[in-house]
Amino acid sequence: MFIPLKTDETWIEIHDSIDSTNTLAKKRAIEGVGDCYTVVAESQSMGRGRNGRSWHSPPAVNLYLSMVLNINQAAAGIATLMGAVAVMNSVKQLCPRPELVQIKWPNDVLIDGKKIAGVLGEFLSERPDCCVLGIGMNVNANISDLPDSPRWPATSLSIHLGGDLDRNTLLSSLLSELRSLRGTLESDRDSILEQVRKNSATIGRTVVLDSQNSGTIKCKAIGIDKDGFLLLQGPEGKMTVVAGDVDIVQDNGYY
Ligand code: BT5
Repeated sequence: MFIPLKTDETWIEIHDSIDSTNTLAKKRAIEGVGDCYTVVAESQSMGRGRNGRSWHSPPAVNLYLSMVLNINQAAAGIATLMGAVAVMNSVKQLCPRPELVQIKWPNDVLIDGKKIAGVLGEFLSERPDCCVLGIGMNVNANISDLPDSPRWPATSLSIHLGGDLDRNTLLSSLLSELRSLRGTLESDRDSILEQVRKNSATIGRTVVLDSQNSGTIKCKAIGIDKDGFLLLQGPEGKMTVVAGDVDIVQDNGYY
């Protein structure tokens, strides 16, 4: 059970069980809540990922939250990356080997190559000046709490670190990272992008781009540009990926 945080209680709404924190945060955004308003839940019955995928959300072991950001469209491209950086920074503080915590473009946080968190940025047609940033983080999940056949190998912080963590402390640290990065999103997006580049699990790797026009193409990830888009060297030259699915080819050849 979450206990209310000591500070800023007014902007955090906490639920035991909910369909999706992103769905409720979108509703709150339309109702006109302020910047950084956050919805947190102990479990989700319809937690979602990108492109219609689902997010496995067992009760009382992980973190599921969504933050409303009143941001202009120019900052939209890096909002998801900002969420990933916030998760990464909170997790690095807990890890004896922080270099193992990396971002897999555009929305996954990995620890020692396995996914511990995913970020879902969604925009609202009703409020084009607004983004809802959803974060799911595997904290105290044990192996049986993880999804059966995830797209990418999954783990939790407790599995990696070998002991359970206080989720309230982690939530507090994550919210303060998010609010601090939020403060720089429009004024100093380069510092966010630099953190993504420095801690990227994608740059330098062979990736497979699922292109709607030309099927799958194998490329090398060569960088992340000033808008947060992925730069690829493909068989026919350089390409910029704005969104969509890019899978890293794993050591065993699978992607
Ligand atoms: C994501 O999508 O990684 C974004 C996940 C965002 C979830 C949060 S929870 C709070 C908020 N409210 C919501 O409804 N959503 C957000 P994507 O890159 O599409 O990855 C989804 C894929 O990850 C799935 O198809 C599974 O293979 C895998 N997966 C599902 N649950 C997982 C988990 N708990 N841990 C690791 N992998 C998981």
